[in-house]
Amino acid sequence: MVSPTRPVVHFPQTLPLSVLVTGFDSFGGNTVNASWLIAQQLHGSRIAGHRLISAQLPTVFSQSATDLYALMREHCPALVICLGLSESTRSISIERIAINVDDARIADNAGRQPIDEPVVLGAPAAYFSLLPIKAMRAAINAKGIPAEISQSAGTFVCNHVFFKLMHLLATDDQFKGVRGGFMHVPPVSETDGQGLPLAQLVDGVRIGVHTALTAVADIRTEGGSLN
Ligand code: PCA
Repeated sequence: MVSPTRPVVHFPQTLPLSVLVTGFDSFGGNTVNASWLIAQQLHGSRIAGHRLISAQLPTVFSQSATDLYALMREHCPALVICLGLSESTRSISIERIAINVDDARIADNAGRQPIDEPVVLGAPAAYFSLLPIKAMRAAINAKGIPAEISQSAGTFVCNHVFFKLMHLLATDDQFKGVRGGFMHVPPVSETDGQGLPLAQLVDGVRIGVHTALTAVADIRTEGGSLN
């Protein structure tokens, strides 16, 4: 007698929607990089039905973007927010624009110091962030956490990664409709009295991610920064 075979039921394999948040390792005189502390704390959490995946990028021109591209292809996130430390900012600085220039004041962690080089030869001079930057600023400020719009991410590794991210989103059909951008964060006050408490920065970035996922459109009711 042939035993009846159990019917095979196929469940559709729906991958959970994900958000990729990156931070950098230490560089220059910064032994603690707040961007990585924040990213680490967000890893595995859920925001607006999305699972957060955190990863560290090296503070190295070229390799940082190579790693980011590999992460993008692995996780196919619906949203990507790269974080970096700015020693001079005292608020969460939501970057508006990435420019096509590498011009390093100090060497990166691999000893490279490009001067006046394009990030991507032949690419546009700049890309705008695809994040709802003013809605994010408003939502973060509404919780009493300092946030601002920044008009320049500099010309070091952070701007390099930001530009390469925006270039990928603009040119690769695999990432059509994916939102992405960059935020600089201040040092944490636990290690630098001038900064903000880590818990507050984590909350601020969490609110920023939530707004980036849920805002239908950016708001245009508030002016830009004073600088
Ligand atoms: N900040 C640097 C690079 C790594 C980081 O966290 C920057 O602003 O370019």
